[in-house]
Amino acid sequence: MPSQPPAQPRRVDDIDWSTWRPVDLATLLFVREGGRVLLIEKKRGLGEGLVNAPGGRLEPGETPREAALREVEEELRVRPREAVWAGRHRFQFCDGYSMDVHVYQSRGAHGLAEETAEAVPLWVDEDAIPYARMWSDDPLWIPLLLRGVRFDGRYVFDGAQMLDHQVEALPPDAADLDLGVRRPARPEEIAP
Ligand code: 6OG
Repeated sequence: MPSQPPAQPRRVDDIDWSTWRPVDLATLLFVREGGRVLLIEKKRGLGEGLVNAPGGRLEPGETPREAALREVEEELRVRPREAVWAGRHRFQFCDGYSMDVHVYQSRGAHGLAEETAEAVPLWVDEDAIPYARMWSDDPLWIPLLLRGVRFDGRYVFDGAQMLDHQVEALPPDAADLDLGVRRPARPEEIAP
């Protein structure tokens, strides 16, 4: 069960992150190739209409890495060569919704990205990321991702408006934060 955040958090420090539990686990994956990065114009889901990396919520029994690879295939019909853990975001929304997002990157992908019901592919130069069309947290951490610096971010959002944030760069010797993470299987999938 997700933990109940304090009534209407406004600041990152209003939240006890040691007991915080997300409503949903989700992913983002950045495919990079030749100085460009593969983004999407999102056609549905949270952040519809915005530019983002491909990604989505974990299915029962999945690890974040598995979900990250599956989501890119579903949204763009390409298969990333790898999924290297790049960082984590804990998003708390004022209405009580929350999401724990693991971020990955890949050097290249197999196949040609195509439009699907969920997304329009958008290759952009790494030095021309369209931040004005993206979630407002993105300029805080995409530059770290592009430099290969892993991050741990916590945020409070009111709808699409970011109220507060804390983004830490992780030291090079820190362990990836997705280790051992898996969305629980559905009750019917668990053996008696
Ligand atoms: P679906 O609705 O597609 O999963 N997401 C965010 N991405 C960024 N860059 N910033 C945020 O700031 C985000 N909140 C959610 C994670 C939701 C997708 O949207 C991403 C998932 O890929 C608040 O199932």
